[in-house]
Amino acid sequence: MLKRNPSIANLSSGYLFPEIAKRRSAYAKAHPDAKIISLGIGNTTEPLTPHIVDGLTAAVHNLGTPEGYSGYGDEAGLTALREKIAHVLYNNLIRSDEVFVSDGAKCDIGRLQYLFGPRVNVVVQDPAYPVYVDGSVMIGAAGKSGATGYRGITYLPCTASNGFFPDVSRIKKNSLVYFCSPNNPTGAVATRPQLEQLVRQAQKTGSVIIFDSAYSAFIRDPQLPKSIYEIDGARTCAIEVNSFSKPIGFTGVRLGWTIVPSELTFADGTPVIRDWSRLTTTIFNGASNIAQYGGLASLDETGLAETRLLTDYYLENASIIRKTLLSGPFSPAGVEVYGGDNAPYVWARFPGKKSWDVFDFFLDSCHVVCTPGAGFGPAGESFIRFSSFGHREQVLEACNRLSQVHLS
Ligand code: PGU
Repeated sequence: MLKRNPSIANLSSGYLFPEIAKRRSAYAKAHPDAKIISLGIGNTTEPLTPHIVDGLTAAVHNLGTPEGYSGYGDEAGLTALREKIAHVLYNNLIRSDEVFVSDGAKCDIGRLQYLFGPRVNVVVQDPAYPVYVDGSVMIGAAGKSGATGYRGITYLPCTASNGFFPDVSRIKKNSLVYFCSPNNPTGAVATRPQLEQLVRQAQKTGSVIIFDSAYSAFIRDPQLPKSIYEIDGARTCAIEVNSFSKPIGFTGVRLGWTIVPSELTFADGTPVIRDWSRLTTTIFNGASNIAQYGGLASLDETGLAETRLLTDYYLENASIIRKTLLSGPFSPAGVEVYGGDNAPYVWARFPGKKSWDVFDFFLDSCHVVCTPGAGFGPAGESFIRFSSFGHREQVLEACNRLSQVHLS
């Protein structure tokens, strides 16, 4: 028999979101009358908007004609979409041939981990989107989990006391640094001076940043950077991943992109873009052409206006959740509330409580599912993440229930 892959065996438990779904269904089975509302996984709920539907539909019809049919396309995506991303979303700070269209940010993060391989020092914000750590363990870049997280990973705590921006001076030589802004789960958005610090440290240490900007469309404050390439020097030290999932509800349609600047090189001088192209053309056959036409529609004037309305809707949900939590008190020690203004997540701390206990409490007392902060890393303990992706009436109902309970 084949031996189990030891790197996968090193993972300590199931992936966070299926784990939550498991607990939710066990609860639903035991309490069939409970009307459970999920503010847990960041999964979009509102329908696709009309102009984007038109873009998708036209693509489908076109594929049904002899002139319009196409099979495999360029693995890096439609030229028109790559150009539109470079122009509309990056104001030409990057070139269209540096844009690699994908089937989503999560899939690209996995492929990037493959690109850098097992012999790399991984640095993450703590808490962080679990794919950075779990994927690093799976590729062999990190070992078994100990009391303070996985061995081989440098965790940079992001807490209220540092404004959820870590001490970047702890990034050592030749590291692969995952950085997410707007942040999942804290909802914090790094300012320009903060990102300048990050880029300077990466340059000083010869490190590479994987900048995950999957929630950039939720930034409303014009002072806050939406891309790492707004920072001078980032082209020599950063890759950026992004997604159509949250801005236009493509969580199920699947479409994203990764930017690899041509100046970024490995120690031996090989351009990273060359290896990325080699890797993706070998193990990825391109994003769905239909999805790409939907993405294209989202980047013209009408599409951008629809995107704004959709993201405004979720931000309004976030504001409702924030207000509810702030008007607590839910627990004797009170609740601290962060995020939710330029990001679709509200990050709430319940001092003296364990995240999973608070998760169980809300599930049991309000039938509301949230995400336990400890699932995002050691510094997430005592926190709960509330997702603003939900129908308004469900969010209002969940908030109504939340406002009536008290943790003892
Ligand atoms: N990057 C970040 C920071 C995310 O939070 C998510 C989704 C993704 C990437 C995934 O983007 P795709 O383009 O759709 O692949 N995070 C959600 C969903 C959970 C998951 O496992 O992806 C969340 O609830 O955190």
